[in-house]
Amino acid sequence: MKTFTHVKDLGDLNAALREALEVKKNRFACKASGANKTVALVFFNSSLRTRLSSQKAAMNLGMNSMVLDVNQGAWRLETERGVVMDGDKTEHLLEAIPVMGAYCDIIGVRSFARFENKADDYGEKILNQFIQYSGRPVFSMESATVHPLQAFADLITIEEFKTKPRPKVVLTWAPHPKALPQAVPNSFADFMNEACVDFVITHPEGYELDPQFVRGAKVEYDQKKAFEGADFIYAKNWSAFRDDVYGQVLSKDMHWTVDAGKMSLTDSAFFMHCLPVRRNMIVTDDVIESPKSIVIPEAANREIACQVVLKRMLESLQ
Ligand code: AN0
Ligand code: CP
Repeated sequence: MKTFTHVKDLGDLNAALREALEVKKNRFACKASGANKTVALVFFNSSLRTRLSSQKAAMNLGMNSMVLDVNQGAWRLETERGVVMDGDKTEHLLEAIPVMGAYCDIIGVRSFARFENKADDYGEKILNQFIQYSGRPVFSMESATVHPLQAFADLITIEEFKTKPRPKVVLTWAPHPKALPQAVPNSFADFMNEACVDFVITHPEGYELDPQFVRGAKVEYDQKKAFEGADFIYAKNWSAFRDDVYGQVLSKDMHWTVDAGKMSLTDSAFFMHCLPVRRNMIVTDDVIESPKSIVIPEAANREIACQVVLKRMLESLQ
């Protein structure tokens, strides 16, 4: 595997799931495969789970990991070509990327949507430059439009907890005070559309996601109707995708918060969220603390998802 950005990069999804469950049974089985190999984890934005789970996955494979927080300690990076660099940016991404590539074998990149220019965000301008200029396999650790490690971990979690061959999985928008990217819901939809699940998306009018990710999924604007009979409720906030309102917060309607009343409409559904989560905005305390909340095992599976990706990237180096 040379890049990991979308579900299609995993090839046969059932085979990838089986591999993940095998890795989980003995996460140290391939400890020799990463000897003397190094992964660079490059963060343009904050992280708790992605940072720790990626380092842990690398350790499990016997790899070294180097973490760079671009905005803390590195030179400030210019990302636009053609700019006269007489301001506060000391180095250009076009030098920084191949330099980072020179020190490692695999690169992970976190670079959120900037909401300045939709075409730049949806063109994955930063991530694609790493793919083009680093000379290394590159994986997204949440880039402008996708968070595939999260969605892969989510799929593994659903596989582990499902009690029906084809569960109903509902992605619901929920309120949040700040504008958040569409990366998590985009990748969740990308994966769920290929998984053995009945997938429904619910959100207020105006929060329609990119059709390339929604594909054939059912969109139900009535949240309560969407919750009926659900086996998994996956909550997430995102900002608007539509051109005229791109990156904007259109609503903070607290009627969309996931609470016990709405969970009672489901078929005793599990509650999921990628974390970090704002309690009593996205989800009430009682729902996230209930026995049906699987946010912690979900986060724990981030290690497994990353380990499968690193393992496959190591195999591609040989
Ligand atoms: C980010 C987002 O919504 O994309 C990261 C989630 C994994 N969330 C926040 O910035 C709060
Ligand atoms: N879910 C997730 O990616 O969390 P972090 O932002 O803490 O890495």
